[in-house]
Amino acid sequence: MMFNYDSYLRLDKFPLIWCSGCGDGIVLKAMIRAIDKLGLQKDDICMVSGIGCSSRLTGYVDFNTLHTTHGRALTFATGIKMAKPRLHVIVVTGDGDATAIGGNHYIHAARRNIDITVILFNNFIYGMTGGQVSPTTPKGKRASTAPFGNFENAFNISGLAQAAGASFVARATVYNAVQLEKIIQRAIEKKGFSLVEVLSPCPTAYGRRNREGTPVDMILQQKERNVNVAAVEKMTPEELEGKIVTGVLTDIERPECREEYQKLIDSLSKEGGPR
Ligand SMILES: Cc1ncc(C[n+]2csc(CCOP(=O)(O)OP(=O)(O)O)c2C)c(N)n1
Ligand code: SF4
Repeated sequence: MMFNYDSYLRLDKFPLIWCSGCGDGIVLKAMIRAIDKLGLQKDDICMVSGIGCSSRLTGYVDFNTLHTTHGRALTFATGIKMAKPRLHVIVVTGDGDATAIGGNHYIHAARRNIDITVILFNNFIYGMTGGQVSPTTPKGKRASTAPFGNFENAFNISGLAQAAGASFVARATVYNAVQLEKIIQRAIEKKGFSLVEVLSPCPTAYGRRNREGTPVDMILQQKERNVNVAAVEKMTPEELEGKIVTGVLTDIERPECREEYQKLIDSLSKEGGPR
């Protein structure tokens, strides 16, 4: 039977702003299926986004949602989690939103290991504003602000979250939507900061300028370049060149921020308050 997405959507907000061929719709659907499989009530979820094509998602889903300011989704999300720890707080964000203007919040949310799930749509570009370079634009690729090719090094944003202390870090592509759905499910279940970096093609602002072909070509390129993390150990750096490593990269136990805060509150209450 076909999955019915309608009960999770604000259909009165349709049509979507996304271009035809944009990867973001595949992520939206995988995310809804993951939430449905987990059996979560809509009111148990608070979804927070910044600004960007990907961040527009919060307008279309029928959860508690906040569409905030560019780069600040994680600050709003942190406040929500601290005040309402029972909520599953899910941040939907772009590579520009999370790792350029919001880069500082990104590393500190991971460092705190606060129980927030981040679904980061990496399309290697600022999509909404016409294709400026972002911190993930690969070296040599063209952007509206790099018409002769980007000369800067790109961030490995999964690696950044791992290094900063996230409990759970995974990478997926829209090509493998089944893997993506399973990873989102695990990320939501995981206590602590969990990142799902999903490569979501932007055929309009990135693909055209870089002659990547049709949206289907861009998705097939993900298939060709895909290597599961389980296979990485047996591969040489040369063999890994240009590949996209997908799967769960980190899944560890670390003290979670809101729980540590609660312990402090409880201990101070027992002692009769701060002295
Ligand atoms: C403070 C502020 N600076 C800049 C902008 C303009 N702006 C809107 S979206 C965006 C970039 C979006 O890129 P990304 O987060 O990667 O999302 P995408 O659109 O690619 O999904 C920028 C720079 C803004 N809205 N607010
Ligand atoms: S500009 Fe790119 S990221 Fe934005 S909706 Fe169009 S294809 Fe998607």
